[in-house]
Order: sequence, then C-alpha cells, then structure tokens
Amino acid sequence: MENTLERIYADAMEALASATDVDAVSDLSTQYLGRKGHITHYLRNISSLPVAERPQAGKRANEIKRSLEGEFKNTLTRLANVSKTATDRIDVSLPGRVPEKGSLHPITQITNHICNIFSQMGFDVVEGPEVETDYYNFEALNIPKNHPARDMQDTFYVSDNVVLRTHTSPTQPRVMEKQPPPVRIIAPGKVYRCDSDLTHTPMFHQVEGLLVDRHVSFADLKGTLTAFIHQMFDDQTTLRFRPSFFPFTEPSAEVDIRCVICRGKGCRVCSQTGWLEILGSGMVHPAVFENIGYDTNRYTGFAFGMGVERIAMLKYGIDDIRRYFDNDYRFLSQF
Ligand code: 2NL
Repeated sequence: MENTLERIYADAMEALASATDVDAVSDLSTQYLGRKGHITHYLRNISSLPVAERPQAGKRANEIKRSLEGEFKNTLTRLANVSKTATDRIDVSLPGRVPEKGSLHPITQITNHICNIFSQMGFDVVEGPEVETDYYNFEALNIPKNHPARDMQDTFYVSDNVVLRTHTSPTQPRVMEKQPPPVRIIAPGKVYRCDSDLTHTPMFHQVEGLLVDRHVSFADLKGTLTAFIHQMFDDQTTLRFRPSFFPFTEPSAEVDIRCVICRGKGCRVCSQTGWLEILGSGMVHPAVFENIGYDTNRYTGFAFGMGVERIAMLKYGIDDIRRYFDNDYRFLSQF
C-alpha cells in the first residue's frame, strides 16, 4: 500500500514537471486531488488496510496531499507569469502609436486661401445668416418677383418669406445698411439650391466680394480680379473677361482662365473651349444702391462671386463634386 502511495506521488510530480500550461496543471490537480482523484481515492480506502498500518498511511497520504497542493499552486503561479511575459506584458521599448493627424477640409482650405488674398488687399471678411428673408436674398439685390432665380426648383423655402440663402450676396446689403461707403468686404459661406448631380450638391460654398467707394470703375474690377487669379492659380495664368448678365450688376462679366488641364487645346473638362469659368462679376446695379439708400451720384462699386467647390475641383483636378462631401478619409487625407 505504501508503495502505491509513493508511486502516485512520483507520477504526479513527473506529470507536473512536464506540464507546460495552466490548463494541463488544472487537469492534473483534478486527476490527483479532485473528488474522484487518486489521493482522495486512497484516503477513502484506508479503512481497508490492516489496523496497524492505518495511522502511518493516513499521515503519509495527508503529507503527500498537502505537498501536491503546494506544488500545483506554485506551478500555476509560475505558468501564469510565463504566459503574461509572452503575450500580455507591456513592452516599453516598442515605438509608440502615432495618433492620426487631422487637417482642414479642402473646401475650408480653399475658402481660407481666397479670403487671405482679399484680406491682404484690404477687404474685411464678414459672415451672414444661412436662413435668409426673401428681401435680402432677392428683393434687395434687384431680383424681381418673377425672375427665374426665384423658381421653386432652385430655392429651398422655409416659409413664404424665408429661404435658405441661394447665394452669399444677401450678406452684402446687410453690411451696407449698417455703414456708409467706403465698403470693402468679402463674404464666404454655405449656400443652398434644390439641385443634385455630378456637378451640383444641395449645399455648396461661395465667396462673394463687394467694393464701394467714390470713382470705382470697371478698370478697378479688372485689376483686382486679375491680381486675385494670379495669386490663386499662378501669375502666368491667362484670363479673359466675357460679357454676361446678373440682375444685381450692370455691366456684368464672367471671368474665364485658360484651361488648367489642356492649357487651351480643348478637352472634356473645358468642353473643348479651352477656357474655364472661374467667377462672375460686375458693376453694382444702381437699383441695389437705391434699395440701401446709397447716393448713386456719389458712389459706384463692383462685386463678384465664385463657387468654392468649382475652384477646388480645378485646382486639385477632381471631377466629381460629391467627393468633397462623402467624408471618405482616404480622399480627405490627401489635402
Ligand atoms: C457668381 C456670380 C456675382 C455679385 C455676385 C453682388 C452683390 C451685391 C451687388 C451686386 Cl450686394 N453684386 N454680387 C455680383 C456679380 C456676380 O456672383 O457666379 N457667383 C457664384
């Protein structure tokens, strides 16, 4: 019987020595010390031994039991530390994870660039509300009641007399009402039109400028806008002023630059014309000044407006305006 007990002990120690993980030790613990384990079984059967041998056998069995309990516990602790070293321990020598760096949205970058160029020329940057009254969005700007620009197709109506502004122009009469000339302002912001396809989104961005003073002429308009385009694109950029029409300016001109893609040869981007339309402009219509209360005999002015997405598309060579609003990190992180 004593031999049996010592063999159990020796087997347990040998098995334990070759156990390499926590689960194996747990299994051994159950196998030897569990309710149906070898040691437990031995202790239960002590009564079948000759009376004289029982005290010694019981004593030895309990010694072995305590010894094994200790060995199993130590081995578990050792293995737990080993696995931590291998997988969970923090390796302080590893390089840190560099946080992703954010950047300004390309539309914000272009808007800032445009505003900075005009700021350097002495224009003040002003902002107005995106929810506008019919008066400031249309009436003050000489857009009559039956003008196509007022069509339900283009304008988001909030109520009969309130709209989402369709351009940044209403900011200008708001400023003029509050101050006499001279006025030199640049108004960036979001505008809204009920339109959506490859080249239109229901919300987009404009920058609009206005200069009012004594003796302001069309030559000032041409000089200012030429300086702007040379700074925005490149000082070799060829541009042209082409007669146009806006209800709030007279005369009016649109400004084109030589196509940045084909350099004037004609391509898909410039519809084979060799030119790209960049902005609209003109001398402020006297009716606008009359609405404000500016003396049209003393003051003249010029104004202009441009779409930021369009300029950004030309500058970066992007052909789908919706890219700017998909919020695809892979697209945005390139700017
Ligand atoms: C365009 C053309 C333009 C104006 C905006 C303006 C404002 C006042 C008086 C007169 Cl208060 N004009 N703004 C003038 C000409 C053109 O915008 O293509 N915008 C995207």
